[in-house]
Amino acid sequence: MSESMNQQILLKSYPTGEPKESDFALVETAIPEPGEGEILSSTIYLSLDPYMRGRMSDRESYATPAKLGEVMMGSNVSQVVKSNNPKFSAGDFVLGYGGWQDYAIAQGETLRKLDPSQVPISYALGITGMPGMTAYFALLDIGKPKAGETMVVSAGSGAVGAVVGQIAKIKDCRAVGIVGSDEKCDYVVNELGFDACINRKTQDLNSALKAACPNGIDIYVDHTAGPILEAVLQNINLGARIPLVGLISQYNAETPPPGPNLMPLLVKRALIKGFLVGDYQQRHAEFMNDMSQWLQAGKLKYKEDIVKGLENAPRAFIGLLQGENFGKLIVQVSDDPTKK
Ligand code: NAP
Ligand code: FER
Repeated sequence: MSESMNQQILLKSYPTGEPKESDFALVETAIPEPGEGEILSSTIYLSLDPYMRGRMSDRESYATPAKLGEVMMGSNVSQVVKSNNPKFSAGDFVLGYGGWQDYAIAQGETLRKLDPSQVPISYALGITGMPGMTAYFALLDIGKPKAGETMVVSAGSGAVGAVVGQIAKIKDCRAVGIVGSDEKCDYVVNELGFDACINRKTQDLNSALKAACPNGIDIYVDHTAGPILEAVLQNINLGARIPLVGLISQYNAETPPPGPNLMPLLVKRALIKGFLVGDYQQRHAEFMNDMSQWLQAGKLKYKEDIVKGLENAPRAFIGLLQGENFGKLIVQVSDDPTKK
């Protein structure tokens, strides 16, 4: 390998299941020359992130797929080598999206200057970058932690999860991580200050969650979906919040997992929230006021399916569950004196 060349890793084929090294190809090309307004930078750090698996597919997705035969995309921290852009000078450290290669050309708008005197420049790919920002907003904006609550996070020692747990502690929550090894468990509890940790590979999730979360779960920052989400749901409290941040358990899956696939919820930032009408008794007057006005104004139509005779109730009820009713099913048990 020559230092005067640009090594690049191309995506050769879309992986089937788990990516293999043979899905990638290492090539060498000439170091490119920056054009007008462009910047040439030399990669110091390349970020590897789970989302990249989603790009290694031509399946329909929220993001455009990586193109076969092209350099794999990815964020880098780099140093400017040559700049034809007045906003950047040789020697500047920058965050960019140059991909899996030694050198990349960028337009000025896609680069952000980094100040190495603030935090280590590599942090821009993690805690002060996209993963850190994910942790911060998923937990605070959707999780809405309150002091004393219990917060569980999967992939708890990872780029996002480790930050989620520590911010939860700053917010005086009980923080519980779910991770894939005892070593990671030890780290999140003894180094990061989580209150408890579960090894997803060796422990029974449901009973371990019950033990680690004696007051139930108020917030679950989900990075995995799948069996972890299933076990967490068995232990959530009234009014729990669940930021759906990632579904890594299914990123390598060739076919959607059994049951509903939650990916569209994440992509569409959709809200699923439990509902119990009893919670609204205090607002009955508000409901009646609107409803009676809409009915009197003819703005609402209402259809009743009236089955006559109490003896027909069982049969009608069975039919209700089979779709035989057409409109609101009621049994007329005796004459209605208000109707002639
Ligand atoms: P990370 O946690 O540093 O690394 C991924 C971790 O996922 C692995 O170390 C592993 O941890 C866990 N994992 C892998 N396969 C799994 C499986 N089958 N079941 C359960 N856990 C599994 O990665 P990250 O960058 O912080 O990303 C974490 C999650 O956040 C990912 O789902 C990612 O897609 C998502 N994310 C979403 C956004 C967004 O905007 N929605 C932004 C950033 C990240 P253990 O073995 O320790 O469990
Ligand atoms: C991920 C990283 C980033 C991910 C999604 C994103 C679902 C999306 C970011 C965006 O489009 O803003 O791991 O997983």
